[in-house]
Amino acid sequence: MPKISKLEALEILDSRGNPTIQVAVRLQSGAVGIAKIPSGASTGKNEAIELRDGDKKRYGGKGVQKAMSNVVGEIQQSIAGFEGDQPTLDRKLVALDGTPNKARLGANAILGVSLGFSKACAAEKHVPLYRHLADRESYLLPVPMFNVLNGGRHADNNVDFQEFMIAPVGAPTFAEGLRAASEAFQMLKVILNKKGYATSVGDEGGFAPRLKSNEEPMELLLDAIQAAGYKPGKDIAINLDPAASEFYEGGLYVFRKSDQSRKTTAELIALWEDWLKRYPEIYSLEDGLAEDDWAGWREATPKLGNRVQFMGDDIFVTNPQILEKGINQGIANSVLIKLNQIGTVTETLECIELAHLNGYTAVVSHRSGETDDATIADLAVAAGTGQIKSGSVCRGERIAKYNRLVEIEQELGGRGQYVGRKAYARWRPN
Ligand code: 2PG
Ligand code: MG
Repeated sequence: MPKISKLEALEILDSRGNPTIQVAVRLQSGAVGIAKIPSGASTGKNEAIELRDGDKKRYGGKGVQKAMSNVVGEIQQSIAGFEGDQPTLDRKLVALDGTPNKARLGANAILGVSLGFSKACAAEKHVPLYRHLADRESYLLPVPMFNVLNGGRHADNNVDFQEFMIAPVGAPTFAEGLRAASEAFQMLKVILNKKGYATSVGDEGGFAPRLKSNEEPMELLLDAIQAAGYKPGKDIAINLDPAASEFYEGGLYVFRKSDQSRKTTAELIALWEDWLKRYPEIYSLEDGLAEDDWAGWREATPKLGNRVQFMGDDIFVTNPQILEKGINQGIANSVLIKLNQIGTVTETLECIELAHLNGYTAVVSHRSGETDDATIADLAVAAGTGQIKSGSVCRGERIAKYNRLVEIEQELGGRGQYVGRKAYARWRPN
């Protein structure tokens, strides 16, 4: 069994230039695992707590020195000489924190130790992380969803919906999927340029031009996919994350950025039904309703769930208990998975397993604030989710994950299978 000898912590920067924590876990064997923790912007309110210093004189209060001292202080003391497996370590960390949302020691501190330990164990065994997490004969390479056009909180334009993504479902391999998406992305840039729109990119590497309506991004994506020589919906699907919690105000969905309309839950569901009819290229709809609108999700799931992957991010926050409640209430048919929403590797894997056991899909995801840590690529392969979301087809911290998947695909050879259209077979059988 791996034995921990030392924990180290550093305050590093994330892709937005904000501080975040890096944790190194050293084992007695000499193996080391280093984890760098990401950070969200449109966070769900039930997420595990990211501990920030609050000292306005440093990093505007965002410093992580308290989280660092929790790692090298209290956590180190309590797990000194720990010898055991991942679930045992993670249970110990959860118990040591003692709060339901990891607020005391910080989910960033705890995840650093949990993930660092995973990576150290993989290093000790001299195997890649995906193989350490799941040792199998064959693996699935996930369909990537690339966030190439932005609205909502992620852009200064007239689009209320946050993410418009492309997913190369028709490609034969992951690497060919990456190529198709890159070609469509470059074509989108040409089209935006021609229309006089800005082509600077936002936090996740997507374009965020001053578009005029919620539907304009859809039309632009359809044009770009076609212009790149691909068939929309067949070769490349369109996936949405409107992040509806962000525009849910006092029980209504307020389209503040586009036409100023205020929609009831029933009206928003009708809008999605209409979009799914008019845009059969849409395969996945994440956070189509707000995290507080459980009744809305209950009403929407039978109406939308047989036509689209209807995925919960803010509403489930990768929390197995909340997901279970959702499953019992017949809410959604898919869950977005973010390690730092829950704070340990074990609970993350449990959440994916719970989803799969109940016929829900699971999609491993980055955060809008990221680092060059590519762990989620290995996690998606190990857990066999068949889908990953890691931002656009540019920017180093997004590409780190996709490039890692190219490497994994090459390493696996015939033991790896790109999921492609099969990821969505339930909703799009042909
Ligand atoms: C989301 C994510 C990632 P954030 O809403 O799905 O794209 O954004 O990390 O800001 O929560
Ligand atoms: Mg989301």
